[in-house]
Amino acid sequence: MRHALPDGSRLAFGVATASYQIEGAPHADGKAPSIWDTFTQRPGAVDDGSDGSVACASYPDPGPDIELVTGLGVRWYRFSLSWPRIVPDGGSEVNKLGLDYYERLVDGLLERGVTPMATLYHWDLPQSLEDLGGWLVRDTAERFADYAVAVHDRLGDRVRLWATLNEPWCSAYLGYGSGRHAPGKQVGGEAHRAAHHLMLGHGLAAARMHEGGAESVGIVLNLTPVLAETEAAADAADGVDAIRNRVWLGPLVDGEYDAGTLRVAPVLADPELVRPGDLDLVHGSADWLGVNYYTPARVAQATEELVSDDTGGDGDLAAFPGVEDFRFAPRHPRTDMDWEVDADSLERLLVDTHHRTGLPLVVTENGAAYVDKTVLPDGSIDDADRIDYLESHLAAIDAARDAGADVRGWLVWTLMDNFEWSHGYTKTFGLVSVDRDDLRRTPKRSYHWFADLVRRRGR
Ligand code: IFM
Repeated sequence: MRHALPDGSRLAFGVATASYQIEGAPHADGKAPSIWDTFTQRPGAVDDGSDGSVACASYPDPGPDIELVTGLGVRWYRFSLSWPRIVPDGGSEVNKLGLDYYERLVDGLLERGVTPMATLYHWDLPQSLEDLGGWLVRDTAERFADYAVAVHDRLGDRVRLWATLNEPWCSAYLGYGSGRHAPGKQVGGEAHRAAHHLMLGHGLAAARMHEGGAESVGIVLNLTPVLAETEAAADAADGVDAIRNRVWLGPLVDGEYDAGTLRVAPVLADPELVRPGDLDLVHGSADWLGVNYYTPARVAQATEELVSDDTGGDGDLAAFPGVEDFRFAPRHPRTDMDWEVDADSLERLLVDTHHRTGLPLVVTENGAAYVDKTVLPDGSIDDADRIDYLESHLAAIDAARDAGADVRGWLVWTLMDNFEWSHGYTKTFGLVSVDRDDLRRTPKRSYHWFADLVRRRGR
């Protein structure tokens, strides 16, 4: 089988980030606006009115990020590339300067013995493509494959681990369903069109990258265990499961959308949308699967006390009819995102996904936002609750591996506090704090805990 993952005899470790959340420099070196540059300017779109124009100022010098990653001693650094830096108008003109930055990053990582894991799309679509319809139109999938090939042509001799999309559920259903994410559209059931075009884009890109010699092309999904709180919630939970999980895994693993998915997303039965050959192209296209896990989706009948307003909440229930009486009902304890802490669900998810897909799995994101309040005399932060979260989730991964799940790695989200999408800078997931005034980076206790863990277990 084609892939460049370690054999899994022991778990590999890493950290992850994404371009818009850390880079800043929205106009540098020919970069054009992405949908997030545009969306963040909309009043009310971001809780604190902020945007990613500064973020962690990782562009143009990736050096400080590389130092922090190296200090952890981890095997992998997972980052994403900004499509509008590389193909500013979304068409065919490639901007060499944009690619130069990622070349510096990749070379710097390799020099220090860190393996780059590159994600091609972590939500920053060129605005020019959104103006032509974005993920609601088929052409965007073709343009994505062209962009993927341009990146692979330049970096494929050094980057061996590729992910096409990060969490297409968010792109489709938060971007075009609830509108909580860019481009902030609310097109109801039409959002399923975006889901199909995203998977098509993945399939086209993977096929062309494989033709170009790529060995390990995966996709990263935020697969979500869906838990029905009562029998009455079972149908609603099944609908949530369809658009959280099966709408992605069906094409990838079976080459089809199952009957339950078509019930909640009838547009996916439209032959003008899902054309002959589309699903065959996606079927078997991933060499490995990235699983991002934070929390389960617990579905219950609506009562006054059951209201969660996190971005993983009402958005997807609003995307299809018949579930008005249901809500997400996270139990306690919760993180600062209001997300239930439930490590057992991660163990079950990994075992189930192993049996369902047969693919090598990597937990490509896992971590927690907490209010970082305990400051130590050296100015660093004692984030004991984040360490507890990470410890319990690592134990769940170990248990899943003991139960036979082929999990090759665990990447913590995230290296440093950064722009948390519609929450702006109000939610902190980082192992390193970033001062919003002077951007000074200070490792938290969790950073040292992780470095020590990697030393003890081997990277
Ligand atoms: O910050 C995000 C990331 O970009 C995608 N996965 C979830 C993280 C926490 O919300």
